[in-house]
Amino acid sequence: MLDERLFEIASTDEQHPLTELKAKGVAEALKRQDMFDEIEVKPRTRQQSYFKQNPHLTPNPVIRTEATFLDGRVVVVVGDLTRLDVDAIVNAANSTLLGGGGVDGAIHRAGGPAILAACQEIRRTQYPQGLPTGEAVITTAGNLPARYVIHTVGPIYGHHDGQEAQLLKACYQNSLALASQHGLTSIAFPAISTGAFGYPQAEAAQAASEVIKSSILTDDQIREVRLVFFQLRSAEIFFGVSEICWQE
Ligand code: AR6
Repeated sequence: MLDERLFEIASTDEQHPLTELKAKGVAEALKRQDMFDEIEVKPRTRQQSYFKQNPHLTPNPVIRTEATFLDGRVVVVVGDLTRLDVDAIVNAANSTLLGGGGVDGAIHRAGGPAILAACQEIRRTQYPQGLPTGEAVITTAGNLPARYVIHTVGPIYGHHDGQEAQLLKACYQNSLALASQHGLTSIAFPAISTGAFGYPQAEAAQAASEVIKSSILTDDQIREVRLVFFQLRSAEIFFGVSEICWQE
């Protein structure tokens, strides 16, 4: 009996698209492992792609605007922070400033060695003991489309004696102040601390909304704040808790 199955092989990296030749190579490898007797590779157009139609299912390079608040000064998007063409993107770093996983890893990978070199210089001259939680510093963005990276260290949830919300707010406030001092007008944030540092997304959304709203209402320099969520689900959680805050 013929057991027919349909698979889609896709690349989510636009810099390295999957060619028909590469897809045939993958298919041959599966066949060699005796997983299938016959494999037929059919190219699909970009528009037909399942992943293109459901971009939130993959680490998504495509930026989709989800909503705006405060007359467009705050924009919520789902996508990859490192692709954004803004004056500054904010890095959810750790106190060493020497890189890590998550957003931090993605920024250093995409931005190249100039960012690490600038961070090492900051460690040497300003923060030999490391950047304290809640503080922010600014460096080049290397090869990224953004002009600068602002590095801040979010709180590790449960490690700061109940001061987590205050420290998380300090991250946003100090990053915005630094951008403003440098004459920047657009800045994009990831959901600081909600990955490796374990901050519950809803609680983080509440703190971030409050501090961003009060900061930009008292400072006209920053014209656009983008809040970037990697997954659509995270943006939905953000809307769930923050909508009231923005309407007030
Ligand atoms: N674009 C937008 N958001 C992203 C991206 C991206 N490219 N990648 C991840 N996220 P995390 P933290 C989301 O862990 O919790 C690092 O190792 C992710 O889904 O990057 O502050 C540092 O070096 C999550 O919602 O930052 C530190 O040691 C959010 O960004 C530590 O992790 C933050 O996740 C910092 O932990």
